[in-house]
Amino acid sequence: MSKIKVGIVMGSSSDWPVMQNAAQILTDFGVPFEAKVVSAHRMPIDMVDYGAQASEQGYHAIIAGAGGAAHLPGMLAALTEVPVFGVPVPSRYLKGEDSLLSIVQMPKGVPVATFAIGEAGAANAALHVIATMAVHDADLKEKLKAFRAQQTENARAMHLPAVGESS
Ligand code: RP5
Repeated sequence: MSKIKVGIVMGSSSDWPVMQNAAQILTDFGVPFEAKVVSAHRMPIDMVDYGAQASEQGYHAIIAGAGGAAHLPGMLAALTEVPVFGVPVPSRYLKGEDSLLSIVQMPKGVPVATFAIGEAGAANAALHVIATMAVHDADLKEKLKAFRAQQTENARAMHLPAVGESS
């Protein structure tokens, strides 16, 4: 079991179907995490407490997902030196483009590493946390190499149906 501890936070339980993709990757790699709802606009005091205590709580990284005018990742990044990995959650009307721009367009000085909208972004945020930690963790690096090798094998084994054949 890795010594790394990761926080996964999101603005609503409605974000979980997307954010659980980050949790799944961390689970697969044996990286401990704690996932919870910390809403920037419905629980602002809790959000400040979470960010202010993130370092002393032992978090090595925070994966933060939110949708709409997504303030959570940027505000957490402003509250802690723990690196924040932002996941834009798809929104109902603007399909997450609002979430993406809210998270990615941080003014200079307080970065949020921002990923793709939706499930791929959540999974990639976790993979990027793992890649960052693997620089100093040989066991994690081997797991990451194996994961990549399996992906390569899966792609090589892909079959395209003949024209007219159902896939
Ligand atoms: C944001 O508002 C959340 O991150 C969520 O993506 C969005 C909608 O939340 P619900 O109304 O579904 O709780 O704070």
